[in-house]
Amino acid sequence: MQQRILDPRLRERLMTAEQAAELIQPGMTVAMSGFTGAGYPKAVPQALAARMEQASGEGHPFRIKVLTGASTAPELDGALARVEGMELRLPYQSDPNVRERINAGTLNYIDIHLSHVAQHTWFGFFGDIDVAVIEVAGIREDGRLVPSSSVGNNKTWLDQADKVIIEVNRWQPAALDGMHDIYYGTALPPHRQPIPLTAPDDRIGEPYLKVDPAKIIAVVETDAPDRNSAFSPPDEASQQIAGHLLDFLDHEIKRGRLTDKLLPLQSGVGNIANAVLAGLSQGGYKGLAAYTEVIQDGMLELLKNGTLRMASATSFSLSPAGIEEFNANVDFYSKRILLRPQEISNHPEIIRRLGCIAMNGMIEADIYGNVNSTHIAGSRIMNGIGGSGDFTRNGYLSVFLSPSTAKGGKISGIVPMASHVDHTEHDTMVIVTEQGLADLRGLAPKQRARLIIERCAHPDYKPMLQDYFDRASRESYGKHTPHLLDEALSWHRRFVETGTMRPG
Ligand code: 0RQ
Repeated sequence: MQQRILDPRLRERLMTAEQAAELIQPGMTVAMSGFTGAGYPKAVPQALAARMEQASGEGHPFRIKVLTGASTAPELDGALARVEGMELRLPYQSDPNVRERINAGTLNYIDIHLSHVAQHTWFGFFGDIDVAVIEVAGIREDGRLVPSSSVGNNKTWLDQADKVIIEVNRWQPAALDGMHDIYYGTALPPHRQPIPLTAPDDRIGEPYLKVDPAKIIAVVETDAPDRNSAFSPPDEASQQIAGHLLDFLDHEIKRGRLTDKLLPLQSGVGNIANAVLAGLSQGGYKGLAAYTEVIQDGMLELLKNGTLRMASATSFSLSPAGIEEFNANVDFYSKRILLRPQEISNHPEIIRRLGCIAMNGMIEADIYGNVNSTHIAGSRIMNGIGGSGDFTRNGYLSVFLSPSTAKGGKISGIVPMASHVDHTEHDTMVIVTEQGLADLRGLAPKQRARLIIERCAHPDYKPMLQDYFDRASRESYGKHTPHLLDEALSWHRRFVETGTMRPG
């Protein structure tokens, strides 16, 4: 471990996670590393949770405000939520314990675009950051930090926090050294300059994170894996969804709107995204680029077989088999992967310039193309908007992919009116379900509704949607975006009351 902490000044600040956790006080705002289960601190949050449990057992509730890059893991979000240790959490989360508390109304959650987090911190919108807890892969002789498997908001946390606790995780591959590109050229308005990134593989920064060593109050050693789970092979619906999208991309190439190199791909995480990536590989595409948030196992395969020539992201979220593959072929992968701060991986200016193809999941879409990515029945949070808004609003193409029904057919993914809107009809270009694909570009609202119902709705719900649209077209107050106001959310009300959107 000594080889991972080369700065003698910081070696002197080595302590246990329990000692480091003592430095965090109730009410503090604590910014932590971590993005989609990669690069989050693994020891200090658990020691802190134990302290919180003890304090609340003695009648002194101990809660803090927690800011991260995106979702973390049971050792951080899970541990703090189980002891009711958070009064505020932002941004994206996906932990069942956190979700339960948010939906019970006992934990405040601010769900914001991932590209906004760093700049809102710089603007002072979240107040002062008292402590940053950051996982790194190593500390160099001069005190600069070798980032770990995610960069997220770490540059901002290290700059903005009053005090810093570092976790040095020996488990992280030493080969991560050199794969990061940390851009220090951002500024506050009106002093901003163009970000000089014109291709996904451009390097515009430096490989290491900088921090004032005087701010570091503790260094903790760990040897613990990221939350990495293996992927299940794509199911039938995912393969059908991927098939429709791949046919559409072929069609766009034939029409001359894309070349066979496509444009930089952004892909959400999960089963459908994996099926799409696998499909690209089978479809004979070569030399593509990814400008995205998360690199998962599927992308290593695409790099290896030449489908992708490179991938830029902010997080490296691999399964145990993926880590093994990476370590065995480090020279190959480290030349083809770049990890950047999330304010750059998700920057609207860059996404618009590069012309990304944004592909994300959704909870539901309405007949006009408004998309809900976050809320069940308009009120229960699932995860959060994550980076989907950054890419959807600014991409060359914005695509939403989802099965046409959820919960064994009890819920329709296409509804008369979205019960919560994360992506408006103005931003959604393509909707894909296993039933088919609706290309909404250049269409007015009623044209979009006809297409979405015809192509994307499940046969069990299609007649109901058609009936709603027909009656709304006759009876609506306005005929531009026809709606029946008393009925628009009745499908969701029926689901909440009876457990299904199907009429009794
Ligand atoms: O719940 O597991 O309890 O059955 O939602 O749904 O179909 O497995 O799809 O994993 O892609 O998740 C929108 C949540 C979709 C995700 C969302 C239930 C369904 C299941 C998951 P169960 P699926 P996915 C990159 C970009 C926002 C962030 C984003 C998401 C569970 O894609 O969080 O895009 N997106 N980030 O049963 C009730 C419905 C439902 C429903 C699905 N209509 N009603 N439940 N479910 N539709 C990553 C980052 O930004 C970090």
